[in-house]
Amino acid sequence: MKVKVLGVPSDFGANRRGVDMGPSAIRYAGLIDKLKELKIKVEDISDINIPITRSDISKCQKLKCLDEIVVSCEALSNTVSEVVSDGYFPIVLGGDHSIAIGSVAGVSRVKESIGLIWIDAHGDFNTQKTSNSGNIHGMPLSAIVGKGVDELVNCGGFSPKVKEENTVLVGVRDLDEGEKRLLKESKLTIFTMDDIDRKGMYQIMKEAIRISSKDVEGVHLSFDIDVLDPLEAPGVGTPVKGGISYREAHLALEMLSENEILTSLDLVEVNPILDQYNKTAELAVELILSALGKRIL
Ligand code: 5AB
Ligand code: MN
Ligand code: MN
Ligand code: MN
Repeated sequence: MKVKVLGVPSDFGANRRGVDMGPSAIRYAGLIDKLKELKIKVEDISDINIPITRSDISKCQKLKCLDEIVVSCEALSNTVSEVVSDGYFPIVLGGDHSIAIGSVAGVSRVKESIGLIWIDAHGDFNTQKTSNSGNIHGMPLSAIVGKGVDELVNCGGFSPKVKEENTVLVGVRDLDEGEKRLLKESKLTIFTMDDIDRKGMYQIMKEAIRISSKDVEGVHLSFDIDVLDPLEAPGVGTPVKGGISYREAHLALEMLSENEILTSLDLVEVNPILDQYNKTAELAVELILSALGKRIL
């Protein structure tokens, strides 16, 4: 396997500043060297160029920093599609979760069709109509399947980027009212924390893998570190108690690598300003290694 790592230092979509430093924190936690220890060919192609200034959010309460996010996602989509066309597996380091619109667009443009596994405490399925916060990191999943404002939906020049039937949400425990309604009307498969409690992560991931990979060329993983319990991952802007455990997270990612379905992944929402030392970034590194094939024995 040949891997390219790229960072997206964006916090335009988030509620708290600082998540733009996520890529540095994850690199500092040793991602590149540890991938090399796994005998993976890896190249760090640095960070995507994104706007440095922020527009006045008091003027766009419904879709905060929309223009900056569109510019960032277009740039990311172009880079990711080059990386995938050249036969590399992209590891995209966030940044806030709005960037997944760009990475999924980039992969989906090159591949015939892809599935999507979205592991997150949140649904990220708001649109400008249902969001109470106006923060776009709560909207990328709806945009990816074709719902919401044109600027986000048509990022990369096409929509939808993934079919709802091949999209699986895992680990959710905090949804807004309108978002809940949209999710219920959709064809997404949703595994909440309650499902994980009852069936266990092993069974849930078996189903997630089957559904996401049915009749597609590969599967993109979008992993929001806030899916973990905040005791494990304190460095996040939107913590929600009752999250998945350290071992459940590893199990999920080990199963994805074992099934060899992944084409690409994002690891997002690590916020070093809110972290305890660099604990959450170190966790991010360990989880990426499991997704790329690291095993205990
Ligand atoms: B994340 C919330 N639903 O829309 C909203 O971290 C939170 O990418 C979104 O999952 C959390 O603002 C977005 C309240
Ligand atoms: Mn998210
Ligand atoms: Mn989240
Ligand atoms: Mn978050």
